Amino acid sequence: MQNNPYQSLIDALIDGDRDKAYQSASELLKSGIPKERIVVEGIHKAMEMLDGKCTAEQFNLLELMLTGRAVSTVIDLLYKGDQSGVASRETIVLAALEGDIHDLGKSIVKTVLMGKGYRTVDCGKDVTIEKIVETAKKEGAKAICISGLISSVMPQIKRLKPSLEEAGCGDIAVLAGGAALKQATAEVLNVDYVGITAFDAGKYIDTLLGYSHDQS
Ligand code: B12
Repeated sequence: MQNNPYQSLIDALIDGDRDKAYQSASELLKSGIPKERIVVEGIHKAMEMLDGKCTAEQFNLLELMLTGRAVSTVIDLLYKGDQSGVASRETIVLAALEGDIHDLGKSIVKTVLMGKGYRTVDCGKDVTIEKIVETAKKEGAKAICISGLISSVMPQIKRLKPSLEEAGCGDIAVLAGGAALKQATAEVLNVDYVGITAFDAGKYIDTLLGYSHDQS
């Protein structure tokens, strides 16, 4: 018997075994473990263990793509039923910046926000600051969530708030997260908030817009 209840899920994600990941996550859910714990103790832990397999010098695309597919399967299992399709709350824009093609974490942030009833506009990955500002203004967004996994996006994110101000929408809040950005302070990144998990984004936005933390 394993001591760590998340070990089987972690192993399945690292192996890129979608079926086993689905089964392990289902068992965790059935045993009453909250979804948030499954993301933080299962998915986050497994991805940290993959750091060495994805470096600037080398990475195995197939292996990581299989892992990505297994992560998406688990996220669907955890959150698909939560999506009512009715967005009763304000609009939040999401994006990964130019040069960054990582998008699994951004999808989780989006899913969590949708679960809370926010309307989300996902600009996708590899997006310019100009495009994000234009979208946020057009859609009347109250906040922008930037998911940044590679360090090269740091200079870009620092330009976001000044660009919003220039466009006359400096009141839109900017949140940052993801492997590269979560290590920096809000001051250094020139943003309003830096979060560690997708749930931090949800809680910050709830507080900002005056909602209680009713759901995760
Ligand atoms: C899977 C992966 C890939 C996949 C991505 C598939 C996809 N569709 O996303 C592929 C194979 C494509 C890839 C490519 C590369 N990768 Co890669 N990758 C990873 C890995 C192993 C996991 C990332 C992941 O999906 N995590 C799972 C999700 C769920 O976690 P997450 O994104 O952190 O999101 C959670 C929180 O951070 C939070 N969150 C996310 N966004 C936001 C936003 C806000 C506002 C808030 C509050 C919270 C929040 O919510 C999520 C849930 O709680 C990481 C290692 C790591 N520790 O992250 C390296 C990593 C990000 N990659 C790295 C590298 C170097 C690369 C490559 C340059 C490799 C290469 N030689 O080409 C390329 C870069 C390509 C590019 N131009 O972007 C480095 C980056 C190092 C750095 N500091 O720059 C990392 C950190 C690995 C390492 N060596 O340490 N990669």
